[in-house]
Amino acid sequence: ESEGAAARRRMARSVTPLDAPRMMDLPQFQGDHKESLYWGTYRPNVYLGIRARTPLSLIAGLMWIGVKNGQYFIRHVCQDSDELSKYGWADHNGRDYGRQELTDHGLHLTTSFLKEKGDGSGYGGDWAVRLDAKNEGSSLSEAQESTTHLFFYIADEAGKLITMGSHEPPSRGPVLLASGLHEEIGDWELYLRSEDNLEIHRAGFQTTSMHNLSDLVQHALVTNARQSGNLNLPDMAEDSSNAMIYQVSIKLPAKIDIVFLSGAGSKNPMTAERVNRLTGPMLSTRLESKQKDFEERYDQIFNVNNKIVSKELSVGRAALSSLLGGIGYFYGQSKIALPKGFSQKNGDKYIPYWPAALYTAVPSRSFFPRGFLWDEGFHQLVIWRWDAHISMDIIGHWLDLINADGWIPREQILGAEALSKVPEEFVLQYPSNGNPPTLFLALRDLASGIHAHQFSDEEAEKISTFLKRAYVRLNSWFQWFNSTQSGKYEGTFFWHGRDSMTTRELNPKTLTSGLDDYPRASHPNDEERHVDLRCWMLLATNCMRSIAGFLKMDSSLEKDYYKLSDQLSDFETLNKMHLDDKTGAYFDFGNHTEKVRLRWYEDREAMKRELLRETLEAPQLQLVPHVGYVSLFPFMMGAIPPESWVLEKQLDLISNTSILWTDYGLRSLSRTSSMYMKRNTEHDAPYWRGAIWINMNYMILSGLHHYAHEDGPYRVRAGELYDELRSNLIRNIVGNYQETGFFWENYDQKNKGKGKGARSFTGWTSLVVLIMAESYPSLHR
Ligand code: 6A9
Repeated sequence: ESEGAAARRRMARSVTPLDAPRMMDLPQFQGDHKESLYWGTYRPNVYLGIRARTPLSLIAGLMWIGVKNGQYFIRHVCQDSDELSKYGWADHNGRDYGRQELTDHGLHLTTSFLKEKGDGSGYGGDWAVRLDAKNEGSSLSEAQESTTHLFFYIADEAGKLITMGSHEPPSRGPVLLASGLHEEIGDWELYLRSEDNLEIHRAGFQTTSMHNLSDLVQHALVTNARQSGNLNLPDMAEDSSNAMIYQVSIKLPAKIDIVFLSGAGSKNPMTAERVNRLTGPMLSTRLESKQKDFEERYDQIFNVNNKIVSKELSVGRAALSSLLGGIGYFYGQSKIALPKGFSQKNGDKYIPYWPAALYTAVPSRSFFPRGFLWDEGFHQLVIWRWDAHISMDIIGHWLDLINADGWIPREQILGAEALSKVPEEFVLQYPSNGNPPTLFLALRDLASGIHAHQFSDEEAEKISTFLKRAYVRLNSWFQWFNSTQSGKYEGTFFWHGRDSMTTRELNPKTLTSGLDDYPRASHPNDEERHVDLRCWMLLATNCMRSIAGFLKMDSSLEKDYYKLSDQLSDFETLNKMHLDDKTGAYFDFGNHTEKVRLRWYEDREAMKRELLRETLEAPQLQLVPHVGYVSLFPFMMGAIPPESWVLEKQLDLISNTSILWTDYGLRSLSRTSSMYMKRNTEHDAPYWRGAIWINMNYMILSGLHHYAHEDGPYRVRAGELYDELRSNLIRNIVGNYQETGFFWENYDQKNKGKGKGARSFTGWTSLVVLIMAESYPSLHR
């Protein structure tokens, strides 16, 4: 076989699904389960968006005209540049109820969502949206004087015709806005009901690009305004319109209910009754009772009553709700990079993955509204406790994305809507790139939860079936790491794919590790060993071992896991590979020098200045002396025996204010590190080089909690640090939320712990729920 042919075979394999029974074909994901999760707020990238978990769905959503400094803006897609002072789900149960609060320069909107399968409903049931619009604050605001314009739309991704309803004033009873037919649910109808005075204008479009709906609306408004002088949609529909937009113009305050009925038909005698149940006073009653159920369930599951004060309680609920309300459904094909020098006949440098669905939570609705592999494991730590069925459904979708090599693409950009948010250079996925297998954290909890009788019999049975089927996939995922990310010596690992040729980066990044610019060996080569990856492998092996034990499997494969888990748990070996005897800190190992810097180079002819890397001393094989999150991985995983002196050293590093400790949480990198808060390139500000990140703080807190409950000389100290770190994290996240209205991507280790990076980062920052509840992953096998 020629080299080219071998490369082509590998490429084809990288977009071939693993040959194993699919998770989503399990009986537990069919029938009632599937139907119960059909509709949802599964379009997290827009302020309010509803769709079904099906590739070509009906989609619905909200836009409005925001007024800022006398200028008009269409609000639709979540964007930080809209400068909403608040948006996010205050309540959301991930299934059939949610309540979101949005504040846009004087306009305060509450959007509630409720789903119900009533008498006469078609597949998936009916749903209602309540829009409650008020003035924010008492001062006379811009919004108050004028008319407020809300737009509600419904569109069919399958391109089916939508019929526009009647045009009568809606003041007396509900008005039919639209109707149509969808393959999976039959006839459907959309109604509006309000007691307030309002005007409705409409426009219909024929379109396939749903991510451009705001442009269509803007264009229609501007065109009509030129002709008529009014800010109204033109009350016209294109032929074969499959997207209908309704402009509802109101004076504040106003309340509008919108109902979607599936399997409907105005001639159906039940219709009026169904609309009635989901609007007006009956909707109010239902929403109130859902809210009460939600709050009770929250208290019961996170058992927070005596652990936190009440102002923290509502922030915890908002964190959970934002995570659940951020769950999306995506469908499409990832773009997989071809090896250097290869391209398709049409010039494309990628080949498409197979078309696939992904049901997943997202890190941030505005910045990163799509699935990220290692983020998801942290999300699932929260979600499985709330609803193990949703969690298995999400993990199942991810596991079905494994290819024939056992690889899962790290960032999932599926479908045009998702793609529209991603700059080109970030789109391609590399089949040689890993990302931490954090899903094992949640899987291990599920497995050990059965042992501990944490689940009902029915749940436990589903979890067992799930784990049984997952086993083959997990094994292949594990083997992918074990074979492609291994180091020079047995039982050592490193994140492959770091750039060893770069002259631009102060320290070549390790995006695969999830810790991006966290400093590693200055000169990447294959002598490297990464202590975080070693610990992830330990977690994965232990998890495989406990699933195997739990399923009572006993083949040679399981014996291999037993062996590997013993090997990776061996304290002596860990220390030999990664421990610095003098300081008691764990480090990466590699070809390294501390003497590198970025320097400006002037190129007079081109009139250019460039910041390039200079190496001032030859690198040597050595431990890489940066104390930070990576150093603490053995501690996080409970891999240090409780009586060891090394444990004391870890507690020293954690508690030292010149190293990692701040009043707001632990820094990602020691203040004493040569890379502390250093830019990586001219354009790359420090990211994991100092800031406080909640996923890692949560893991370290888990470690402290673990050692605070293990007999040994450091038990009391671990307990004290645990209490202090926990209350620092809660106080800071809650304080920032109350001050800014948002959860943040990370927090400033200086500047009083201020939120930084993407705001509305409701991914792993929502771990604050578990920090409040003192729920931690099981660290034993
Ligand atoms: C950039 C820019 C509108 C970076 O939370 C997701 C990931 C983490 O997995 C990773 O550990 N974030 C962390 O270091 C955000 C990554 C965003 C990459 C794509 C696109 C879009 O701008």
